[in-house]
Amino acid sequence: MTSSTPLSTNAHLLKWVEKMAGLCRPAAIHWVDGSQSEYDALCRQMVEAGTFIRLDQERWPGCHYARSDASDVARVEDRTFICSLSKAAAGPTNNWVNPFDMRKKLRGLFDGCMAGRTMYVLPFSMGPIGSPMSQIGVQLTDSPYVVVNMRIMTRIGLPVFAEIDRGDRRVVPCMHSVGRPLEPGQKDVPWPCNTEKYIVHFPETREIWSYGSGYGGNALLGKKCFGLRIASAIARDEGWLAEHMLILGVEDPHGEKTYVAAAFPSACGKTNFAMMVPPASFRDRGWKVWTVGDDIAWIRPDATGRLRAINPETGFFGVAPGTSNATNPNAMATLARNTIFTNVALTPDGGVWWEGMTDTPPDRLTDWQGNPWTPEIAKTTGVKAAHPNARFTAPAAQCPTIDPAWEDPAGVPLSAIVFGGRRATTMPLVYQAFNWTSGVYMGATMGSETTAAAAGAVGKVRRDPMAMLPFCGYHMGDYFHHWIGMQKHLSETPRVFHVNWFRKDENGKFLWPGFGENMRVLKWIVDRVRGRALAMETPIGWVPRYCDIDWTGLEFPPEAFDRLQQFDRAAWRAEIIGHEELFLDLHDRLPKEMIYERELLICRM
Ligand code: SAT
Ligand code: MN
Repeated sequence: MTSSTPLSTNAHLLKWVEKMAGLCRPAAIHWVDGSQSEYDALCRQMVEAGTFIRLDQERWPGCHYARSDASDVARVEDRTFICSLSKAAAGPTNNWVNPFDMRKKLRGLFDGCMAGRTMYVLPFSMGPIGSPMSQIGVQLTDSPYVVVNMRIMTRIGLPVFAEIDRGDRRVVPCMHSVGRPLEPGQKDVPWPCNTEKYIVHFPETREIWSYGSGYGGNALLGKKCFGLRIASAIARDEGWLAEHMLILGVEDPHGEKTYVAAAFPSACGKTNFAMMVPPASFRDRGWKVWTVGDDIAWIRPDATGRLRAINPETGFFGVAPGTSNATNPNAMATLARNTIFTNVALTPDGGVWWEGMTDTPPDRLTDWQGNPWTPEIAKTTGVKAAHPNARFTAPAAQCPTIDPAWEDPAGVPLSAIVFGGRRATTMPLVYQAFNWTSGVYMGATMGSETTAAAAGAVGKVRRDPMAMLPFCGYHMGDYFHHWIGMQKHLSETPRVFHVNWFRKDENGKFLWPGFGENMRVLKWIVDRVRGRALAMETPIGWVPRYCDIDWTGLEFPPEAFDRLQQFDRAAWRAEIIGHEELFLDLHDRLPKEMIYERELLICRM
């Protein structure tokens, strides 16, 4: 086994790397320094191996394209495990296996799993290096694709080794293998992976073991595995919150900024919302939306009891289909260079395309599985040019609306929390919770139609508390307790809202234009926070009247707004029964506040 020079002097780290190399038996070890030249070399190597295609550098400077194996295209929730010491600690919404059995299983899977490959020692910091709100991990991986993606998504390399060498920071060990060892002389495939997949978390010992997948949240372990599942368990112990939320700042005409965090399930428009372009009629008056993050927020009370939030990532792993200059020009500007595209379609002249990018597809596309694609072919085969969960990995710093404070080690002050899902019925465009506890109830009972971000059926309403159902590293009932308990540490609670951009009429047509027009809702939210907007009380919470929303520059008749906001008693009956189904599962650890809130809601109805 050959090795590059170790870039750390930390004895624990050196010993662990040696031990894991002994288990996985790679052909070589590469300590990742995080430099541009290293990144370029890895990209070149992947082009040679057929994993990457270098896009036309005139139009797509610094950009690469990858096509995954057709069996490795999304997170695998049924193969994701929380292996806490007791099953009860993981709760009924997580898959659990006894940690002793799981370790035995993993030792077998990882035994020799990196044969013929290079093991990369990849140090990363979630959050600005050195910030008290940050956390450090080291991922050992046999995937160069993971290394280059992680370089965009997190802070990696020498400065992180330096932080580890100071010796006072706990490091989360993250093991990752695509699970495809190579015999001597055996030719590799462009996207190595294994049909058997395990995405495993040990919350007590703070460890991650991922096997068999090279895609997204399964393999970029800083993201969902560390940033949410392990971080949520750390946050519970330490009194903060690790949430599946975007963070944005709204600048008003006075130049005052109000920061808002919003939780939506995967592929429900978090990236679009975080990079929203307000309508011209708002921009002209000085309204502007700034982007801090699009997926994860780590939130902590400061010394004065005010919540502050950081985005622990440095990149966007965004859903490509549907992204266009019309829907999200800021994302399009962000991904115009230095971006990795996975599972979109390829144009004959070395560009990329996906459904929704333009109205008419370019001629002679190659689809995400490498086959010729035209709209005519698609009519018979039903195959999309880009996989619905095709992604771009793009540097956050390239976003035209990136907030000047996005890397502030102290985070940004948080004034509002928004929950939302994809709901064709029942849920109004916007309403505000009465107080913190009813806000926690609102988040806890959130529902959404499932999307292509996870393997499985698409379009079924499932309860997805705080959009954390697949990402909470412990019992959901305890998680609700933790949320309610946060109030004790706060001098000022953020206001809590629920939005739904996806309500449809009886013909299946969206009632709300969405995108930039969401600014009208956001303005009401900001004005509520700042004590500038009125609202009307309803059984479910405070709602804006037609006259409370700023309609400048949009023809939107009051009747249409009424339909959008309509409170349908029968639908809410069914909704509350849906809450109850989740609560039944969690009953042994459900906070009494949740029962009281439900009772109050029923009484008000
Ligand atoms: O694949 S990821 O988990 O990173 C994306 C998502 O589901 O939000
Ligand atoms: Mn997400």
